Amino acid sequence: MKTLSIAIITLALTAPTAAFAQATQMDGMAMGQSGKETKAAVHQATGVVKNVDAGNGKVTLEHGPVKTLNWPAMTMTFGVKDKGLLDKLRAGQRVQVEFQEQGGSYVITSVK
Ligand SMILES: [Cu+2]
Repeated sequence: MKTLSIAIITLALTAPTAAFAQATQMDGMAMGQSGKETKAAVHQATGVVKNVDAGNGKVTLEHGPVKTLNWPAMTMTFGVKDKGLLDKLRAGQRVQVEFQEQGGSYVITSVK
């Protein structure tokens, strides 16, 4: 129980930093593409599926570092762009995913 609490606190402290890093990067990108619709960057991660919440379209992933976002390895929850992707995800499975920032959260766009 104590270990779980520490894990949750660590995640809570890490998340805002990750969100800030993302916002900074997105701003830089928008400046370079004035006049055109900004397309969200695609990021890649490998990890292990911890939980699949099919009802809410959410997947919890214990993923490795994501260089494009300056993320350390962590466990976090992603949405899915297409609910059909949930069929490819099972708890305990090792996966490689692509994801994008969408409306302030992160959404898996493909699963390998
Ligand atoms: Cu993460």
